[in-house]
Amino acid sequence: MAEQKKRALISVSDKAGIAEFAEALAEKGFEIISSGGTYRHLEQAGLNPIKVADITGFPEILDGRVKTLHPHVHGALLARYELASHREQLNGHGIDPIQVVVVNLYPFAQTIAKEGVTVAEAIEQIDIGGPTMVRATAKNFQNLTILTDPADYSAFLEGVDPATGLPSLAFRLTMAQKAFQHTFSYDMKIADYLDAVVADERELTRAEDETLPKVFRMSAERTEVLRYGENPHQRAGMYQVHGAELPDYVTQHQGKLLSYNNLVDMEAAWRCACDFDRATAVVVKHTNPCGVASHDVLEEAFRRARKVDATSSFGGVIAFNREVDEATAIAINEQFAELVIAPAFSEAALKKFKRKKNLRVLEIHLPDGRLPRGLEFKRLDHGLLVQDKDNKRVPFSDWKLVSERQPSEAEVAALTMAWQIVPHVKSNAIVYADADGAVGIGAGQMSRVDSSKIGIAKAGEAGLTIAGCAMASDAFFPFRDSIDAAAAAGVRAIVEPGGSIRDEEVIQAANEHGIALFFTETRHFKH
Ligand code: 93A
Repeated sequence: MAEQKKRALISVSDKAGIAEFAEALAEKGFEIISSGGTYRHLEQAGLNPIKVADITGFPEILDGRVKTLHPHVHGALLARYELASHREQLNGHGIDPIQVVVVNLYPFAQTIAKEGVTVAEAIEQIDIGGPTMVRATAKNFQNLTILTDPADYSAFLEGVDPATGLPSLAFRLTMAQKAFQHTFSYDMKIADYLDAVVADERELTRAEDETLPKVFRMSAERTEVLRYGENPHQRAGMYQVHGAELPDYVTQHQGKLLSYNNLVDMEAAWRCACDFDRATAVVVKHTNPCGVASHDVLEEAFRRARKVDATSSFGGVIAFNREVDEATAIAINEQFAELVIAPAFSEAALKKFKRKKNLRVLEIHLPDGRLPRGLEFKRLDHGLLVQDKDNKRVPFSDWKLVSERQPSEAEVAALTMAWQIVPHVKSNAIVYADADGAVGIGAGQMSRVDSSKIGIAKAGEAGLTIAGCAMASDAFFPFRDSIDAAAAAGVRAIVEPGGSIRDEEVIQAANEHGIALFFTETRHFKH
């Protein structure tokens, strides 16, 4: 069998480093095929490339719009060389194999970034032939290598087998993935640009429902129009991010259109309610739980949750992890609430809610696991932050007792409750709880000791006593001051992640006060 001819196809707009790479390929025995401008560049660098036109037998036409779009090129890129029938067809048409394709695309993004660029100029920079080669070669990674990033040239040279002209399959696959990522983001930029062009043309008649910036319309599909954002002067909509599933969604039984804040608070309340196995009620204001309680009787759970901070509960968002019955509905109706969410409502409960026409009543199925899974997004001025949801829960059995005193059984139950609530509270988060629910919550303060004091004050206002309660902190205590404040209020047990350089000081404070102290080694910051 004659030695296989090795061929590289090079067509790049950004010519940086390409002459050196082509030279290295030539030294390894590759013939270099290249498109017009690349050909001239390589020739000037002293190489001896072949023009694409010479292998296709067809000149570049339409001012370069058709350069490489030809069966002589794409046959070589797409053939399954392992199939005799494909090899025969290539032979029959005089098409020689190609092993590596090196392409970078017309600089569309750089073009539209230029001051005063016209739409016609931008459109001329939409690369068609380049992405076609990139996608074809990437699809055929079993037989070829696609290189779209100059950063990968040296790895290719190191890994290429001189006999076959191919690097490892793993490398080819990685390059293929990268190539599709590249053409995808290239097309996104074009679509985004054209979206802006469309919007400009509509400038005078911008429809009311075109509420959000284009970047959101590009990356997600709107599922809800909202009245407005956090404040009436902010536009808002709800979008489903591509690839993310809508929850097995909400049935709204009654009430006004949902607002932006309703949705945010609803999710906060719902996640907290889902985090409990026992029947639980949660009241949320401005994303923080102001009351959480569990009880065999749901109405009792709700009354207790509301009592923790009756003032803040006014106009709150209420979530349950059980069917809401009539007695609970009656209790809810006693005070103004924005929204109630639960996995089910009895007929009688729904009937009671009818009296409160504005109250939004939403039904949503409980998630498969305990907490809804997925990703969390936060938009910054210059980008998007993405993280896993904070679904990690460290069970009591994995906590470390670091104090001298052991807790009582009742204290363990209270600690467990406090630790379960604390991930749902904004940092710095402090929760005081007994076995059935929160007794005082300190949320969102810039210093931990302030949250500690606020939680105590809240309990006092509600006529609840902290004495004998447990305390949970979402992150370590940087000083002993919170421990001292909690001890003075009668706290007997504390759970926190630990990990401060002053842990020893904190443990000593606990020991001085006879407090049982646990470390969980897991933090629950919430910003
Ligand atoms: O105008 S195209 O869409 N039509 C083509 O057939 C084609 N083939 C390669 N653009 C095409 N290309 C692109 O030309 C490549 O993606 C590369 O960016 C550029 C290289 O052109 P030249 O070698 O003439 O400088």
